[in-house]
Amino acid sequence: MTAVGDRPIGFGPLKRKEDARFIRGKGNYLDDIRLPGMVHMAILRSPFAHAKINSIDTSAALALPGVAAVITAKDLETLGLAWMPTISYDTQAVLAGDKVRFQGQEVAAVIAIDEYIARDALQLIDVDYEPLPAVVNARKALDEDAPLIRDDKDGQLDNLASPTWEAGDEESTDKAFAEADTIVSRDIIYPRCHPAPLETCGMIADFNPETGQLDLYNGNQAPHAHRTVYAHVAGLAEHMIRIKCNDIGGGFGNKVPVYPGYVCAIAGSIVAGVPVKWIEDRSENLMSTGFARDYIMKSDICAKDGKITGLRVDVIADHGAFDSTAQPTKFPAGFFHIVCGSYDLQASHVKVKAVYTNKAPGGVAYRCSFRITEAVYLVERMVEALALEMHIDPIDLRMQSFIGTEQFPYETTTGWTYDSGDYHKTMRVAMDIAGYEDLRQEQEEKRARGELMGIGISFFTEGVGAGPRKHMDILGLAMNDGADLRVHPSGKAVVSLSAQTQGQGHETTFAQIVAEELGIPPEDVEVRHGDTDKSPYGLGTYGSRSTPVSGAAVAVVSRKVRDKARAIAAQMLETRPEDLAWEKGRWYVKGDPSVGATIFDITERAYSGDSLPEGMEGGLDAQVIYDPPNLTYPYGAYIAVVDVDPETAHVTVRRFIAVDDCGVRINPMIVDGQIHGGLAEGVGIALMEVITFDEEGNCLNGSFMDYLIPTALECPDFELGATVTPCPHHPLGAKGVGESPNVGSPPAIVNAVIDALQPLGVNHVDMPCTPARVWAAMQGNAAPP
Ligand code: MCN
Ligand code: CUN
Repeated sequence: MTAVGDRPIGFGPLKRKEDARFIRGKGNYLDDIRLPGMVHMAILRSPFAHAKINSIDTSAALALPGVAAVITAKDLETLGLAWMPTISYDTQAVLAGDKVRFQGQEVAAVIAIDEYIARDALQLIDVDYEPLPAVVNARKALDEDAPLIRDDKDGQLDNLASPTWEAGDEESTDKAFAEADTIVSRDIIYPRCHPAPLETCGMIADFNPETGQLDLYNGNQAPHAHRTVYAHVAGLAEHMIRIKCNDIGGGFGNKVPVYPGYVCAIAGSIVAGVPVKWIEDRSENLMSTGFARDYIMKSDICAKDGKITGLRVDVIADHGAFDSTAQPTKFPAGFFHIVCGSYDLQASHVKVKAVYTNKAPGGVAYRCSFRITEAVYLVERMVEALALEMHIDPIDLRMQSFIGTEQFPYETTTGWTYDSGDYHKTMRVAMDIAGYEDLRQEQEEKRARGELMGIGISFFTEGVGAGPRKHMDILGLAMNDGADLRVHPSGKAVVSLSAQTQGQGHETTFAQIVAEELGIPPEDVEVRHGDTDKSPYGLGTYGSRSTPVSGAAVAVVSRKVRDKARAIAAQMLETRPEDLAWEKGRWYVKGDPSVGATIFDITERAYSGDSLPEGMEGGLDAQVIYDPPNLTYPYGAYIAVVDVDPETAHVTVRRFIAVDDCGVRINPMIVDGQIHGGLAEGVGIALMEVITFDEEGNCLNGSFMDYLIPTALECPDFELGATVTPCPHHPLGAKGVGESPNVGSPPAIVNAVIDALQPLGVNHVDMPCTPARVWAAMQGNAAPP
């Protein structure tokens, strides 16, 4: 960070601009908004996982004083809104008409003058359900006699949600295995978990019957894409719809999908002609909105001469009752096929099939980078298992198998082109911080005393920043992002973005990018986002794509402004643009650095009555749409140290070392904060978080009593390190980082637990490693659910 006077400029650990508002309690979240004449909506949800609906009687609810309307599938049918498209080209019932397909599914919506009356009225709706057998186990859903879940779909005869999808090459993988000297196989489950943001999902829909304008207040991660979906669904022109996000109390992927509640609120407002507010409660959030993972994986890995050579993966993806996973269209299993990891393999082959079950839909969320979480978990568990089988140190096996620095750009056996990396170096930095040799020594001593200490490694590579339009789209929309920069006559600037912060600090970091590129102090740069009327089109924030795509857009738009400034400066200094050189905030004459014009002088000129270069328009603004040439590939080396209590099987994460390489860091403090948060989530996923169901499809984790999330008590003081390998194709050399710590940490912790249990011969425990599960494994028993 350099400075102008006492003001810092550009990259560096600048304190977050938005925090002044948050720590004073001045955030503006959805539930803070009260519009004149606003009414409230509540949703009746199915108590059954699978049941036929014979009838719905709403008369008693309608008779309750204060109730304005009760909406069912029949009413939506008349509006053509009974079913909606999902972002994966499936269809999803907005309200269940013929039958319910998961516990918690939306059955009816009540609109009333306050939220209490709306909720009371739900009790008065009489639904005649006829229970059907439910299937919640994805493997059993494929049995011939499994109940058919999607009988609404023409020609659907089984519970397969999509044809088997493959990546890599089967034949050469078979060859690698035939030539290998060690082969290890494992069945590994990445269980269903939930992003559980502090602020649940909700919407205020405000339709103006006079003007036909639909204003939507809705914290969401992709406002422009949502607006396009609503325009199609509601048959309105896009410019008649405005989505405003305001402050968002966490997204973590949970706020990417379009939920039935949103559509009901919109339908309610269109019919009632007044603003309708809907906010789900915690149980509704946990039981019905976009879950994460639920991948059932089978894998073989092999090695030859001490190096990993091949990987075979066969996956069943559990989508729940409707496939509403968010991922680029051409990638039905997201980016899962990055499962070949950080290794220079001879061959790999991946197969994924997806099934419907009687569980809530969704499926890509919780800092996942489109299934890279599952991929990294699988490959890092497999590498650990292989090292144990080969009796070599798991770091040695990785070091011998890593893609070498000189091999970048590196094409993987499943078709990704990794941009840059120095994996060996990053691994060594992590070993140094951990004091790896000493840790192994300590472990040996403890083992001799009967203590169970484990050291677990994970080395991940992610692909983030989706994505190049030649490779990917969502619902036919290119995954590009816009930026619009206006420098005002006073020298202060506004940059408008299509990305949207949910807590990642964009108001600060995007201002820092403009500051770095133009020399305007970050506090003089206002970041505007989350309002479709005031920002350029783009696909939003998820898959750690804001820095790789919007960040690049902001850098490019700043440079465009800088180029215009150069031409103006040349005129002011009576020289040619090519004779000028740039230093932060100022163009100066190459031969005489004392002669120059600051960005402020130039701005003044751009707006003044003085002449401008021939043909140039006044003012100092620019606009761009950025199409990334490739994903960015951040990576990291994580080491977890755990202690397992031999008496209670309780796992304590004693130390966690995380060395991330996300290229150039715009704000290292914010990056560290992102990593702290993601590591805490990793501790939760590895040790306590899971959404489970009983045989009948009852969700067993519908509250924070049963869905445990980590607190500071379960987290060690995270020990962070960094290496910086710039991204060669990003204008700032930056890569995304938001999802990395969640992606990389669960395998490190589980590997550490397995390592701790080596004296007992345990070679696998599925997450979450609760005391009950670990205890069962220690006794040589199958894990309890
Ligand atoms: N950053 C940086 N230098 C880099 C990379 C990133 O300074 N080389 C900064 C960015 O400028 C930004 C932050 O780190 O302020 C995260 O950037 P990025 O990795 O681009 O990720 P996104 O901004 O796109 O955030 C999305 C990512 C995802 S997908 C989930 S899920 C998630 C996460 O971020 N949800 C979050 N982190 C979260 N953090 C909070 N507080 N709340 C959420 O909902
Ligand atoms: Cu996958 S969770 Mo984030 O991409 O919003």
